[in-house]
Amino acid sequence: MTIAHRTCPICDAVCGLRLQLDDTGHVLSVRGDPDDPFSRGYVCPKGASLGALDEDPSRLRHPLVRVDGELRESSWEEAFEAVERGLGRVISEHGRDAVAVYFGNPTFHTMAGFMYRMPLTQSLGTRNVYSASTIDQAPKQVACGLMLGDPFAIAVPDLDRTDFLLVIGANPAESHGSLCAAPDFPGRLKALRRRGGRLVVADPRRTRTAAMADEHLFVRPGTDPHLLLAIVHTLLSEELTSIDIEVDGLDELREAVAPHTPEAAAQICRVPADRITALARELAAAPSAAVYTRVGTCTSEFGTLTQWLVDVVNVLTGNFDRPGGVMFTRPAIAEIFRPREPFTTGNWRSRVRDLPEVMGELPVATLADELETPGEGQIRAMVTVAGNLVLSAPNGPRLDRALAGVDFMVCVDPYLNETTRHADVILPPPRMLQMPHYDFLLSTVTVRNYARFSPAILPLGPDQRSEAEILARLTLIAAGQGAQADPAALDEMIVGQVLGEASGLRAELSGDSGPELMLDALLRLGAYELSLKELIAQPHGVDLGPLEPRLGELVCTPSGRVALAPEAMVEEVRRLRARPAAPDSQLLLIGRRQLRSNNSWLHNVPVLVGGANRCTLHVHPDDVAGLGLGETALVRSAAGEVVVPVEPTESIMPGVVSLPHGWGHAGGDQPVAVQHAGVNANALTDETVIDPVSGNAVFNAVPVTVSKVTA
Ligand SMILES: Nc1nc2c(c(=O)[nH]1)N[C@H]1C(S)=C(S)[C@@H](COP(=O)(O)OP(=O)(O)OC[C@H]3O[C@@H](n4cnc5c(=O)[nH]c(N)nc54)[C@H](O)[C@@H]3O)O[C@H]1N2
Ligand SMILES: Nc1nc2c(c(=O)[nH]1)N[C@H]1C(S)=C(S)[C@@H](COP(=O)(O)OP(=O)(O)OC[C@H]3O[C@@H](n4cnc5c(=O)[nH]c(N)nc54)[C@H](O)[C@@H]3O)O[C@H]1N2
Ligand code: SF4
Ligand SMILES: [Mo]
Repeated sequence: MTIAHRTCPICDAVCGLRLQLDDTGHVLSVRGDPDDPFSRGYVCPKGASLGALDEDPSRLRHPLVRVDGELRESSWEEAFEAVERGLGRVISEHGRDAVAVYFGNPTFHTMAGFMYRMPLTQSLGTRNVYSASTIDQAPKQVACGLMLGDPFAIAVPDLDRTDFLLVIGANPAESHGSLCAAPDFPGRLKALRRRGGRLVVADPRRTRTAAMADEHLFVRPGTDPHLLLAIVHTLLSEELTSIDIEVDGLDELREAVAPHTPEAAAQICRVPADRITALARELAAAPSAAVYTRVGTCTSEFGTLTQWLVDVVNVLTGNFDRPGGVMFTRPAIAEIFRPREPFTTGNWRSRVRDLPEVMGELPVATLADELETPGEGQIRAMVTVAGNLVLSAPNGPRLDRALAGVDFMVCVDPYLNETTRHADVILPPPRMLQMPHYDFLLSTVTVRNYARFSPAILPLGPDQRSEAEILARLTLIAAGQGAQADPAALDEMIVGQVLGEASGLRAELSGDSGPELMLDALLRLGAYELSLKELIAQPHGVDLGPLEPRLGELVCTPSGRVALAPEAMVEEVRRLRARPAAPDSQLLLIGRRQLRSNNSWLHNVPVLVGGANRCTLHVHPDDVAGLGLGETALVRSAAGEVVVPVEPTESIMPGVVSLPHGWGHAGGDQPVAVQHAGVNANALTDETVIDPVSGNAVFNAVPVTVSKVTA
């Protein structure tokens, strides 16, 4: 029996795990690592099931290649050659823009995903670049780009020191947090209250997080910008501000928010006006305070506007870049992703809907248009890495149909699922425990400065390829160098670029793979001048101290000051005012996350499905009665319809219904998931409605009708 330690790669909480394995590599148990200085032994039900997930018999062990219409197991050589032929044909006949690439969420949780995403994108040379960013956090990044000049300068709540936390549209007690890496988020919320701090949650549902709070405010979906504008209005009109950083645009901000009184907001968002005023006063009076928001407001029609307003409140109350407020992590890796040019969007536009490029990508919400619309530049080939578009993207069923029609598709994914079933070639990465792990991206949003590297626990089998090799070979094929080209040469090039003028360091680097060499380079060039060897010697992770103010290093707007009223945001305030609120009679659909789920890909593990983890429609009992609903209901939207079991609950606001996403399993090879299939929430979400500033999809406040199903 062996004991091994590693960081859990499933969600954003970066918990340290302690695994027991037998001689065959079978995982006997998974516990929290008590010696991890950051997670201190915490583990959630998903982390505890990492062994079962990793050993899922449905994970693909060999590449699949389509022959005579059927996916069949093949050798790696055959599979890479099939990719070379398939992509080569499309590129030579239709040009590079005819190939689209999509990077899904786990791309950002693997070392190889981080390392090869840019090289693969560049060697494909296409404008059709898509990722989970535009069905998730793009509004947050655009807001940071507009305010600070850097879309990666994301401030996180200083959870362990704050005196007041306002959570809007996030449920970290269940999701464990996002763009805010904090193991045991629930425990940290309890600690906040134990030390006398205050927790307020604004959410259309009384979530697990809301249940832990001092106060929960039911807010009508999609109306958060009204709530926040009224808070800003109150802070300014009552002169409650204490701005202690350099800002531009205070007068423009004052003018923009002038009409947005708490009384006006209350009618729209359903939070009483006196509560809005009191909230503004409490935020201003607290010794320190942080406002935090996530998916509930990012995936909405005014997503960027809302993200901007949240940080405006943090700035006005003197809590930006200050202990107990929101702060910037100082990661152990060199911040090579910091911008070298001013933040702009729209460097190119999408062909069909003329939507602007954002951070080098086009919106996922227009992928189906680009696939289906004939003409010059139509997408004919798809490359997906770690993504399940059919269940995760707005109007997934339309993508399902569109993907069936592409000339060639290659997927890097361990599962044959709703999306990868359309592939001509599937290249499966090995088990998680066979890969080294370092959270390159999450390490930039931790609530304490912290670093932890996990070497691979199990060796690769002779018939397996590392995810690094798979992505390197794809990159080389896309670059026209062919299936036989040497991945090591590509790795050297990438590491050389990372080192730049410090190329002399190359001889000192160590690591068993390209991503490990790159990590070593980034650590050595990073703020703490660590090395991979030092991290390997400390398998429980290294605490690098509490967050410290560092705004001055990060702001890169033309003026060097924080832009409080970017023109694009002032315009969004105007657009919001011109937009009539949904009438009271309109039922609005929102999502929800479930403790034992993670998007679409954990449902094939028996211990993680069933029980409370079911795909049901939450409906308030008054609406159940008013609509005359029975056990199942028909839910209809502009995009489509589903029939789903009804779960009456007082935890949801009247006039609002909630359906979790990631369900609707069909057509792949995941027998357990299919037994617990559920329905696809994204059959209801509408790809034609987006946040126009970031291009982000809208998953919340979707207008629906709900009716009784007879027979
Ligand atoms: N258990 C579990 N954990 C996960 C995931 C998972 O699927 N399951 N997914 C991971 C991923 S990819 C991410 S990005 C994070 C997301 O992390 P969170 O953002 O914390 O996750 P959600 O549960 O989607 O929280 C959104 C909340 O917003 C509320 N909401 C919906 N519409 C509105 C609205 O208009 N206004 C307001 N104020 N609230 C609204 C919902 O009721 C919900 O409680 O979670 C990660 N962790
Ligand atoms: N209605 C609605 N839709 C949503 C959301 C919502 O709140 N409501 N949330 C959105 C959010 S926040 C996100 S992040 C997206 C997620 O969107 P996606 O990333 O497209 O979807 P996932 O379900 O996370 O799919 C992950 C895929 O990666 C594969 N995978 C798992 N591990 C690995 C690995 O190590 N390597 C590789 N190569 N592949 C791996 C899985 O098999 C699966 O196919 O969904 C979005 N969709
Ligand atoms: S909270 Fe997230 S990182 Fe921690 S054990 Fe659970 S799934 Fe893993
Ligand atoms: Mo996400």
